[in-house]
Amino acid sequence: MSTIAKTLKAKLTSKNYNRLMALKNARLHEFVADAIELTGAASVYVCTDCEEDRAYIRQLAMKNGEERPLNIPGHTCHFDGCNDLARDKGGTKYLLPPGSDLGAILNSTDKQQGTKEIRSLLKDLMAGREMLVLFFCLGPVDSEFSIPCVQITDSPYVGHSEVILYRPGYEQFRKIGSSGDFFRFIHSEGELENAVSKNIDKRRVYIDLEENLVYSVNTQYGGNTIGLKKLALRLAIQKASREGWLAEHMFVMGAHGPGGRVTYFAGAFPSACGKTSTSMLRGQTIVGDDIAYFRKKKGRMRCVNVEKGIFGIIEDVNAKGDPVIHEALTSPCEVIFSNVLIDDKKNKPHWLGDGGEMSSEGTNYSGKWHKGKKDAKGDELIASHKNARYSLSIEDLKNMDALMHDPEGVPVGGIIYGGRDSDTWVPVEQAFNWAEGIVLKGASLESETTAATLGQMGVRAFNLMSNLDFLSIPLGRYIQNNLDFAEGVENPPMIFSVNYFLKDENGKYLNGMGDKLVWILWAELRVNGDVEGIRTPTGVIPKHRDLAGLFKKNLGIEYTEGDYVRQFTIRIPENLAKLDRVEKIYTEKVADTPAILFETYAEARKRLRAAQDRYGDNISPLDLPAE
Ligand code: SPV
Ligand code: MN
Repeated sequence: MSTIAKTLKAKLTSKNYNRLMALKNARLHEFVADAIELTGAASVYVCTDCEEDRAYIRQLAMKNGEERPLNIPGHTCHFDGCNDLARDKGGTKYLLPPGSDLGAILNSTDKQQGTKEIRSLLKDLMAGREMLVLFFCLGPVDSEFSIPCVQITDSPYVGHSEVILYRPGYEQFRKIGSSGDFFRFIHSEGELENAVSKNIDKRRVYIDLEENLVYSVNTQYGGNTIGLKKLALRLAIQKASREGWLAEHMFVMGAHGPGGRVTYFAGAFPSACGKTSTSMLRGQTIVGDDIAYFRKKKGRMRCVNVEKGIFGIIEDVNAKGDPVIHEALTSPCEVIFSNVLIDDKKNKPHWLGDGGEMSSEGTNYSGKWHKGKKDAKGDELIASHKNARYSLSIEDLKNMDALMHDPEGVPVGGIIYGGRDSDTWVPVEQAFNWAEGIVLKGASLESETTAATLGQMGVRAFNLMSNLDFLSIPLGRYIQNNLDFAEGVENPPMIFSVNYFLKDENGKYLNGMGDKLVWILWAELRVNGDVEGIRTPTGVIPKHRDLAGLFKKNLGIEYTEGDYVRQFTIRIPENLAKLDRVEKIYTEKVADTPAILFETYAEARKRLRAAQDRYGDNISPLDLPAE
């Protein structure tokens, strides 16, 4: 018997052994055997796609204390540790073999040393524990988009999250036979104290692109541990670059236009900038809220939701603003709440902006909590964390799009880039063409930082295509791939920018939360050639008349010309300053920036300066000519 078979036989019961061996894949068997040797797991559970297995994982999360049941059937709550509540950018690194280079911005470490380090951190961490082996499929099953994945973890919470968020993949592994073309993730939450990872100083997420393998250790927060989410996105970006498709940090939604027409939009927004709420707009349908793969098929761009669930920020989800999600969060269905406040008497979750009264005591990620409780530094602990989240399946939402699981994906009508920007971009604008859109919108995206990653808040951060945190190829190549992707496409999708966070000179938001519906519906009309726009130095903006009609019909709001002028005034100095800021990053830090980026910036600058000479610093849209 081979050593691999011996190891597997020693640690797997015959039921689990047979399940693993039913998948005739030597690379998979080797991966599981190596993980057993490395982590010293006491036993192994091989999870298939059946409901019984999924129920077992859920039960386990409750048994080991990582989740507790709440008042509504199917609802559970999980807490991450106090210092483990967001993605760890510093501790996440690519394992780079000698001679390869990802550029100055991406975080990497020498492959040999890094592998040694992370394997020594994982050594014997699962001693006495059950190792879970789970199979999923990124993208719809049986599709050109499908990527089979295997997750090894000792955290039933991670397994349970994946069961909710991803399409099952055991049967997909049966179909791929001996192919080695799949993604692998190994995670251990490490030593626990009160059911949370204890050794946060030894938290690491290391990515081996050559092996399509990610290691994650001493952490529980989903963005660091759920292999199929951001860890897989990093692997997918490199794979896509090799194979000529795109892996993007984008939602996908169907915008419903006149006469029952559905136009699909994909959109990239940095974390906590309205991405999920855009994918969930009232009267529209959701395909996905976070990650999309794009391929070209018969001269058209098509895309899929890589996931089937949402790991969404819960702050401000309430019956008024997000009725569909709110309904799922308050009805019996499978939901994991993380890092919210639990009212222990009612066993009920509370979160910031939930529309109800916040309980003055309960349990949160800091343990027993009461209003006024302070952390070690003396700062007041808020009841529910800013990055508190919910995990649920889109299948439990009333607005799931009919093509959500279509193996062909949906046709892409438009692409939207948006950031948290208080003073520069107008609420919605269409780029002149694909290349201008990729460069001036996508590659120029900045956002004022939020609580979704560790670090300072409110700083303007460059984040091209909102994908910077996940890029696994040099930035210039990534931009070039995006530019090239329109080749051979008959009608490339229109590209738009949106900004939901524009403020006036007194720091007051110029738009209501609900206005985004109008921007998206205007884009829907544009894609279908139904409305004219106004040409500005940076792109094409809506006419007041068209917006007023959409505001009235969809929101019952009288949209005045005064509102329009305030929101759509082109702010020339701010736009010039933005170009300078972003161009400086490309000049100084991105050695492989495509020349077309600098050329496009030069053109845009010329247009902005010419307009400034003619109209002054702030240009009213009423002074600009129609197209
Ligand atoms: C994001 O931060 O972009 C998320 C959540 O979607 S995480 O899984 O942490 O990446
Ligand atoms: Mn995301």
